Amino acid sequence: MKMTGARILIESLLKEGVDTIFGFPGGVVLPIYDVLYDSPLKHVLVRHEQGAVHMADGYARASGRPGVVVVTSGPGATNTVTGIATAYMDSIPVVVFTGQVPTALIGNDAFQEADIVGITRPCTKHNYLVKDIKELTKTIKEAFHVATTGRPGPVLVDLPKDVLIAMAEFKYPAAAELPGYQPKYKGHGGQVKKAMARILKARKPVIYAGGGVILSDAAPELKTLAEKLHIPVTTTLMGMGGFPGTHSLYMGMLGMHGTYAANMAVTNTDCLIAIGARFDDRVTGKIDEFAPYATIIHIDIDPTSISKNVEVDVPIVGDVKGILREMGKILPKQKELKEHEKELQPWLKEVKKWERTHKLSYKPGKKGVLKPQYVVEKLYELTKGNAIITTEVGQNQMWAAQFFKFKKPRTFLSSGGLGTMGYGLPAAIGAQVAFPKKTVIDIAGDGSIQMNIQEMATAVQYKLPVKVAILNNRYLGMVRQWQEFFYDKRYSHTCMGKLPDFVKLAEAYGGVGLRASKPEEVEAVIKKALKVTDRPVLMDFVVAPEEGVYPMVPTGEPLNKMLLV
Ligand SMILES: Cc1ncc(C[n+]2csc(CCOP(=O)(O)OP(=O)(O)O)c2C)c(N)n1
Repeated sequence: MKMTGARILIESLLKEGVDTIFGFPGGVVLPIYDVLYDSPLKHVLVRHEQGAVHMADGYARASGRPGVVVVTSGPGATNTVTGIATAYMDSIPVVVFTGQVPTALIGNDAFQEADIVGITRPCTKHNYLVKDIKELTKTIKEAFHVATTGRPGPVLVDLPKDVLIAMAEFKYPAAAELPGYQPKYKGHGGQVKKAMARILKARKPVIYAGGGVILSDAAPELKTLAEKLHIPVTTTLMGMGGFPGTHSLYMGMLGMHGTYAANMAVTNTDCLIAIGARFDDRVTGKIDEFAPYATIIHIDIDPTSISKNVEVDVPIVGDVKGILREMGKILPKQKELKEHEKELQPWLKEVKKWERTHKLSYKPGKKGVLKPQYVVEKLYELTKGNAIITTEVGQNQMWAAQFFKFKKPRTFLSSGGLGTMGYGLPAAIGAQVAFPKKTVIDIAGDGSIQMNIQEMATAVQYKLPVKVAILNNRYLGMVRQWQEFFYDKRYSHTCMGKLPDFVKLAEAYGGVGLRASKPEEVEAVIKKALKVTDRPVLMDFVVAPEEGVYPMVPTGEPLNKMLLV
């Protein structure tokens, strides 16, 4: 049967198993919106296209399925760029469909024309301009394939209006044909054996796990391997939840705001096993002094990330889950493992001592003063850790990572690579759409929340009970902290001179607004918020304005030069 390009798009999405798209209409995508009018596909009408991409991204991170976006040409398309770059940096599978002016007008400065394919080339895994309706289904198939395979990432498909209204037979391809794109999944057997030999020889091994563990659903394999070999584990921000935050082998996050134990362990290890991690500069600190005594093993699906920042001794390219399984198969016998455990005792004791003597902590506030860390601790306690947490960017993000314990993968969603303020609320909405019954909380700053606060209206419209916990310090806190440490407390333009009344703002949107200014008020506010099931809640926690995030490794310093509380 012949169909319009717009209908073909929607039918193709259904074939891909898509249940929800996040979008915002406009002139050239009207043919798509007309088909959506009576389609079974759920469409979430956002308030800003950046929000749409973060929602799709949050949906993808929480569920493991690709997120899908539809927006119009020109400003609709350019508004998606921050969201796309955010997903790109964190390897999140998102497929963005943008409208484009008719093919005959491309390059003519037509109304609402933007070269979105050119603009997003550096921040998409791949992008397409569909010039002929005959290419449409093939392109959509490829887009989903590329977004979700290998190292995942965002893919953009630009759809000119004439393609959307042209007619063609609908026949959806069974598979993408991309002979030049063959991600490698299986690790090299010889390298896997070599890695295992090095690990068994090590006396001070450390696992450094990144987002790749979560993306490849390898958390169970990681746990098995760490437990069998008694290796302490640290994760990156992106790896949070990839290893249980309550496990006795877990040392917490490493890097700039990592724990003392994790950073000391990485500095002293003789064998660093990097799994699905990319040696980000926030993790390594001074690169020449990163893991200076270690043999470095690196398991990653992306060959270009191997030895990019840090020279690696044993590279293994392939899917993390499969490789960890292979490693599990060549473990020594029980008796030898017992022997091995004994040999690691001094190291495990040293790690425990670092943990004991330098716990993550903060100074309790003077009477009546609310500390932000206390709020995060209470959120953990009252949800029993059973929540999906998203964050904004800044101190709020680091405190969330430090003081909430993530037991399962896909429960901590945060913009790690790009560090995008405004990510948390729309990402929480996306996660809530994927899991309507779960508790989803955005831990926010008073600065960040204002970057996509308009999405409160989306949450109200779809009765999504996302909770936002604003750690309101009246500052762009993280930047203020840097000014405090490195610019002599010259707080240049980081004080939020005028803030909205967040309680009234929440109410104006049709949500619930709550406030706590003293420690003793926190519990009641959180309990009240957790009871709301049909609309969003903003909790305004008025916290100590000049609190800092500790530990902190100043930029350019090695990991063991931490400033402590
Ligand atoms: C879109 C964007 N603009 C600027 C920055 C730089 N930046 C990083 S943290 C931060 C302060 C965030 O302030 P707030 O949201 O109030 O959170 P806090 O650090 O106080 O918890 C800024 C401005 C950024 N990360 N993203």
